Amino acid sequence: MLPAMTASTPPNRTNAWLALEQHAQQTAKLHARELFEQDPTRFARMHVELSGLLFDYSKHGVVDETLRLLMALARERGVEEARAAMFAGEPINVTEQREVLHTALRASTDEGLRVDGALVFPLVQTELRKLRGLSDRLGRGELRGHTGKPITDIVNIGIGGSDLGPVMVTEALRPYWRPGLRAHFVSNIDDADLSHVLLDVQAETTLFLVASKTFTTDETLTNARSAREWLLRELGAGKEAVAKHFFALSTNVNGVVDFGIDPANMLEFWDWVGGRYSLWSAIGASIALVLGMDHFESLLAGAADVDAHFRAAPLEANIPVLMALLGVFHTNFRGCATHAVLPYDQHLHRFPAYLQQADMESNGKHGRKNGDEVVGYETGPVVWGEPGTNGQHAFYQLLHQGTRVVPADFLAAARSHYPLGQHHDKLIANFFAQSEALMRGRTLAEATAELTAEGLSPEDVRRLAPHKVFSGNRPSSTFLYDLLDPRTLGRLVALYEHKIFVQGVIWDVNSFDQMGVELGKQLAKAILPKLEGDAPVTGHDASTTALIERYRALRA
Ligand code: G6Q
Repeated sequence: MLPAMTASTPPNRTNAWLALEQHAQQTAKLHARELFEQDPTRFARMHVELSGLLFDYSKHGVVDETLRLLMALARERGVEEARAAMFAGEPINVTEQREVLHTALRASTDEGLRVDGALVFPLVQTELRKLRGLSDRLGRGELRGHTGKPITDIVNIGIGGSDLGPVMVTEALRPYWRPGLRAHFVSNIDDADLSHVLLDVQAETTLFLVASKTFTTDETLTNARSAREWLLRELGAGKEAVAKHFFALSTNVNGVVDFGIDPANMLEFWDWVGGRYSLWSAIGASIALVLGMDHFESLLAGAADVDAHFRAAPLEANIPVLMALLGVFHTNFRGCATHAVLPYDQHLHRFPAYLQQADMESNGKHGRKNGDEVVGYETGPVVWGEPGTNGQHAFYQLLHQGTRVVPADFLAAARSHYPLGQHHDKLIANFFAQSEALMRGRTLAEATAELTAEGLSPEDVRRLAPHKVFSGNRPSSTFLYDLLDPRTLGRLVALYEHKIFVQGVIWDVNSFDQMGVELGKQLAKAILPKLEGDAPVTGHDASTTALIERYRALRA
């Protein structure tokens, strides 16, 4: 078992936490700009490289002692033991009594892991072979619809973890799409979502992937049923056409069969893969089909690179551990409530949304693992973001001069897939400039000097200079890599997965359940039948009752 993880000492009563509280107070006035001025080796000491990916954390305004105490906190909280337990397949998802083995989906060697007696590695390899078979057939134009035409459009129907990973990855890797193939994603139960996709595809050449771990999710099954009705109507065909146009990605064979999909058209995965950690499993089939299996395997290999790094690197040089601990420092000792993810990479436009789920569903929790106590400290921050440079013309004002400090991650590739004039250099100039500006800020003296140099009158200089002051000292990490290829993307995603894991260990929450999403689902079930008819609405507060009644009146 895991002594530190189950230890009853609350995280905020450990020696390291208490020391960090004191240290945070003592260092509250330190400014990153001065730290850079005092120490020319700062960058050299505060970055880590992993297979060409550079992680620079020198702009965080922390000092060696901060890092030493954070490492002590990680050790006191048992991060190393927890990491070993996860990779060993212990049931660390304590509420659901499940193993957490998304890392096994990308392992290249058989470590003899077993779950319920079954060897994990051969299971994974069998499904990967099936996926390769399907993907290769598609690539050769052998995957044909009911009327014999080759498939050209893949529609993934899934939501949450069964949507966000595949959509983020396929968008990120658009330059690698197989020619002549298109990918579409339907997640929302709002009929607009499916309808727009159906307007854009031909039934004869469309393959639907129904992606659902449980195969009970209302949104996904409702969309899948409507898609099936549409398909049969468009083709003027009977149920036999379903086999040529529907595949299921699931852990639930019975659910798949009940829905009417032949198990031969099912790619399977397992309970020990969490929904938001499932893009590496059968849930990633849309990725493998649209990019080809070789690229999907590169994505897995990238994640495996990071798994090896996370397992072996000392905590002090371990990128996910550093990401996690810096986040803990800002959340718990500097009062930061949010965390921005700012890719200077249009292909990563869904990355912040993907991380929002990965992080907030994992660590947005108030209960300690033992279930008996509510944490007495902040846990997961609000994660948000948009690609640069767009964000610069929108919300960066608050990042630079707002009253809240928002720690940020900046991500960019050194090379573009579509070199076009000076675009990429301009993008990267902005990328470097923003984190530099956030860190340095601008003093009143600098603002005054700049305005004076511009030739403004002394009166205008006095009036405007205070508005041009930026406090600076706003922390950010920079991720710089060569090119956003499948392997690099795999590495990036796995870095964040392990960061989230480490933070969950520090905060003593179970990062692998999501019980907070259940109440809303239950209430929706109770409300649905009340939306029709005119029986008095009972059992709700006055606001909800009035809203239901107004809806009935409007739709009538
Ligand atoms: C992820 C969550 C959740 C889940 C969706 C879809 O970790 O569990 O987002 O992925 O609710 O669930 P199904 O895949 O079972 O349809």
